[in-house]
Amino acid sequence: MTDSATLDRLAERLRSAHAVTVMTGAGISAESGVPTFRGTGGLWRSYSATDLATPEAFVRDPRLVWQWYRWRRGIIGGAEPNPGHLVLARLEARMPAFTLITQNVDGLHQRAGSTHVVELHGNIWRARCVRGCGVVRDAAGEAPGDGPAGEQDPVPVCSCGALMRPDVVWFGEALDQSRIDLAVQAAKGCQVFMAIGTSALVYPAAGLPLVAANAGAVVVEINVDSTPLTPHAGLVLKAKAAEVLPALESRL
Ligand code: BJW
Ligand code: ZN
Repeated sequence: MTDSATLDRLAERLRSAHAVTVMTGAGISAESGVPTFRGTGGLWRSYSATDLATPEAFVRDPRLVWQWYRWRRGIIGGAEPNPGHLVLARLEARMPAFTLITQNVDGLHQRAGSTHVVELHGNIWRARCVRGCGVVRDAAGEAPGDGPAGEQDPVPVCSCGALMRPDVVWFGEALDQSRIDLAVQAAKGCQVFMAIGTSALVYPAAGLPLVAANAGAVVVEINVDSTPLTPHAGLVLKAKAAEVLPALESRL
């Protein structure tokens, strides 16, 4: 099927759907200039993103991990939501029920105007105490006095003395159960499930499209490449999210 015919079919499905669930990954933010995790964009200095996003990396070298997160926050802070983010925000407004599940920690969906966002892997703008004192806003986590005076790139320290860490979910760590519950509920209850810009490799997120398919939803994949999800998707758009989503919206 051509992309144009697939877009027509998807638009038809969306027009008749009551509930739509979208799950995004790093690819939705790629055209905002935010690097993805896997592939060439996932490299920082000589480290791969998937090696740095682990509790082991933080224990070994918290300063290195903070440097990486500060570098990413610099990029994200200077980035703007792209047309793909904006279409999803407008889609939320026109659907009776719409859930946006994101694996991204960049906050670009909220900046685009999406309100019903389930952040599965946390948010890069927050920091929390490794000892579990409760989440602290990043501004507090980075307050002066957090490291020895004059030290470059200090590791923020909590008032209890423990280190602060980014409030994100690393490999091997449990996701927030209430967020998983919301995501599973939205996957089970929708007629259309769209997986956008994700390599569909990381669980439990990667299982959500299959939950939706088993519950009878049509699963749509939007990605520039094939993924393990591709053979299971009912509709596949091999295209850039920021280009194909506006083309979809123009058909609604
Ligand atoms: C475009 C585009 C454009 C580019 N347009 N497309 C079952 C089986 C096997 C393993 C496991 C399993 N269950 C659990 C595991 C272990 C593990 C896992 O899944 N490992 C696999 C890799 C094998 N999962 C976990 O560890 C999770 N925790 C867990 O399961 O806990 C269990 C537990 C229970 C109780 C107690 C304790 C534990 C946690 C996973 C956390 C993932 N964290 C990260 C970092 C977040 C913080 C941060 O940002 O720094 O999340 S890793 C990284 O991967 C990040 C992402 O959200 C996530 C997914 O990546 P994503 O978004 O798909 O990005 P990419 O780069 O991979 O792909 C981009 C895609 O976009 C590509 O396909 C491109 O083609 C495409 N693209 N440009 C459209 N313009
Ligand atoms: Zn603390």
